[in-house]
Amino acid sequence: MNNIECLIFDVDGTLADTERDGHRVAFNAAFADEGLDWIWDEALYGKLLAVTGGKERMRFYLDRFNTQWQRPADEALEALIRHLHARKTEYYTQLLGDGLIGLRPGVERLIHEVRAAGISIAIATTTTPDNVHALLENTLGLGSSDWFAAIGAGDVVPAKKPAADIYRWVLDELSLQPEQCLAFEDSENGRRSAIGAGLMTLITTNAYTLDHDFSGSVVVLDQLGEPDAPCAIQEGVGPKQGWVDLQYLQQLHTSR
Ligand code: XBP
Ligand code: MG
Repeated sequence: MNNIECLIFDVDGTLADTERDGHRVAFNAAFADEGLDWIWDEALYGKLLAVTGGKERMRFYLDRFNTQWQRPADEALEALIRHLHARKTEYYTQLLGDGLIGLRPGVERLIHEVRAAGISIAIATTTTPDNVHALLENTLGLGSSDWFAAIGAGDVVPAKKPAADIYRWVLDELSLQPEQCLAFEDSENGRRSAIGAGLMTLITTNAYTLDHDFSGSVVVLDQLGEPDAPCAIQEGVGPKQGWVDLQYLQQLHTSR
């Protein structure tokens, strides 16, 4: 049995609860700037999360939820979506810079513990690299992006989650086999991507993903938990003590 060499984290919904009060708000601000009456309320945004990637999500919105909007020709639409996405990224990173979004319970504790034990950490996400950088630097501290042995983000692979490509890309960068790693995800698309790459996958749910299908994942928890705020176990064998630590992860990994 291999030791755990690396923990690979999804970002949105896993490291931090970024969607409702972060990405969604930033999209709406970018739309308003362009005089577009596209308003993504919380419920609609939950449906739009079926598609990963902000540019892809805007197209999905137009195809499924705003078909009456008069689209420009293909090239102009592509340019508009790129422009909106760039503005949205500015709004989103600003919001992170203002410290409005923190890490989920247990994330920082676990990252410090595994780093101290000499285990690598990495990122596999569909969000834009600037967003990952802004989240890490504004929560874990300046220079913390460098703690990650690989950051797979955004358009580095053309096929976003649920395709397994981003996890395969990260494994390739790390020169590791899936059996040497554990993935952390929050959503069905993320679960499909990680498991598709052969990774043992631990889920922490959030309000948008509670009813997702997490079949094949090793355990489903509401959060990683802290000594003073234990996690709730939704499926599988959770940590008896109430929080995920390295010893618990090693037990999971050995049981594979
Ligand atoms: C979640 C996503 C992202 C963000 C928006 O990614 O689907 O697209 O919602 O970010 P993950 P961008 O959970 O894999 O981190 O607008 O930069 O795409
Ligand atoms: Mg996610």
